[in-house]
Amino acid sequence: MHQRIRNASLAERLMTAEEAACLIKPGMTVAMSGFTGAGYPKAVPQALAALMERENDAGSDFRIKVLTGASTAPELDGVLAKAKGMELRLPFQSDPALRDQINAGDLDYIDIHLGHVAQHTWFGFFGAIDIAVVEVAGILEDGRLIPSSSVGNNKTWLEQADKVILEVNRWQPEELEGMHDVYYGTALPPHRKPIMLTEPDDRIGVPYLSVDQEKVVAVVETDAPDRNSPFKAPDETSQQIAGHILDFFEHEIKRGRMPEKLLPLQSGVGNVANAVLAGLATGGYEGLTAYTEVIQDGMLDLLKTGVLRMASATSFSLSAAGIEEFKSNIGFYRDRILLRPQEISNHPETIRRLGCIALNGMIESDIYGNVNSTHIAGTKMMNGIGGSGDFARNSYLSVFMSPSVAKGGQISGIVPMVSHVDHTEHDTMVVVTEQGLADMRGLSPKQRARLVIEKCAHPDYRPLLEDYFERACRDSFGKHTPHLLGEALSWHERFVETGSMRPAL
Ligand code: 0RQ
Repeated sequence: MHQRIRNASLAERLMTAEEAACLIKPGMTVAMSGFTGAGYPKAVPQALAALMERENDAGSDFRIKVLTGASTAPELDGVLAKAKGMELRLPFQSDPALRDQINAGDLDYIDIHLGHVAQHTWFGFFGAIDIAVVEVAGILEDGRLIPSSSVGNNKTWLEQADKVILEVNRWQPEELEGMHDVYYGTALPPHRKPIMLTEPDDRIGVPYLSVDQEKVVAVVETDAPDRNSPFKAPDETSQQIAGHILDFFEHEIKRGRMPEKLLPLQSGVGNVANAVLAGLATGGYEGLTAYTEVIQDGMLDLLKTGVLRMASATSFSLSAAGIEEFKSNIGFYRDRILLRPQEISNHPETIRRLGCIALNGMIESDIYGNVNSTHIAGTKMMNGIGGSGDFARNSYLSVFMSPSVAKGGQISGIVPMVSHVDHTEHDTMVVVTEQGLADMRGLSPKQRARLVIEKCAHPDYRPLLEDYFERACRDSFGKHTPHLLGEALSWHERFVETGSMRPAL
């Protein structure tokens, strides 16, 4: 009867999502599965949100602390935000309702490197985990779990939580079994050993998650799809950005600084990143690899055409059309995709050893190459740093990309000084917009500034940046990284006051 729940003892713990949600109490720290719209629990959070709304309407303050792998979907972040049910959230989100609450100051949001979350949990930095709610694709006879469409932090959640609720989702394809590689060799310092992964397709773990059956307090059956928003078709701007990056790769191959099959690719989420992947399809490459966080639609296309030989990630991040494609050709993709815990997909040791090419989106870069990936005007959270920092610091090549202007030209993506720093000038090597590409490797701050202004700034803002930089070189207190401190953030101030960074005529 319960084909997906083959362990008799765990099958006895089957209950409804509403019954399971009642096991979660106000103030608890709840660790949930889920990574960029894949593998998140779909029934218990919704039942919990309904319960919270009832109790909060009756005057109580039913809020919990929520930890996940990365962003989830409306059925988790959306409903809990609408129920005003979160007092703390980490490590990454992209839900509009939740974002509004964060920016209204209604809850604490902790934005941390995705590669840090598991170890910070083990270190005890987030306190005890009261309960884990984890989606799986099935339960074996011996109680081991078939992971779902993301692995994320699930290994850590299952090990660290006092109690566990499992959601077994029939919608997830049975063929997922065997696609995962869950590494059980991590330890706390000073007992750590090298992670013996030397190729993106190395298997270093096991295809299943383990759980102490004593801790499982509920098993809930679901049959609900992963949900992700569709990607925009690559527009001209994204195609130009992709073109600059492809030219740069060719140049690097010619200079002997990049192998012909490139190095393992990491690609961020977002429309620009997806367009760059689409661009790679036309670059004449074959047999490339990816060592990344998420498999997005563009990666499936590359796998299909042989441009990519294989991809290692921690999760899928597919649109509905991408999911359809994956499910209907799952036999093909099974042999070419590996899903790992995010502490391994984003591990500095493995990223550094493999020498990844990190391609990530940004909100803005300053003239010196400091990059802001997260905050609008320095104060408003967009999504979070995600894995961009794990990869930018440790990759062979770290590239940040963005259109040169946003919001119809009212905002410049290249500014005198970033309003928030996620990636310092020490971690960023290449900045690229549709205008061009600035390769800042081996350059001093002033050399970087001249290049970024010349290559990346939009023509409407370039003269303003040139003027700022010239005056800074003349009047700055120190001349190593010239700035006019009273003016450096004036573009952002103007945007907050007038809705535009353009100076009044
Ligand atoms: O707003 O949605 O209202 O139109 O930001 O911008 O240009 O479509 O680019 O989808 O690639 O996202 C940095 C947000 C870029 C993303 C960011 C506005 C713009 C638009 C989206 P609208 P685009 P993308 C691994 C890597 C951090 C996490 C990360 C991100 C919206 O790449 O979240 O790298 N990165 N993870 O109008 C005001 C500016 C703006 C701006 C763009 N300067 N000021 N608004 N926008 N620049 C994956 C994971 O970690 C899971």
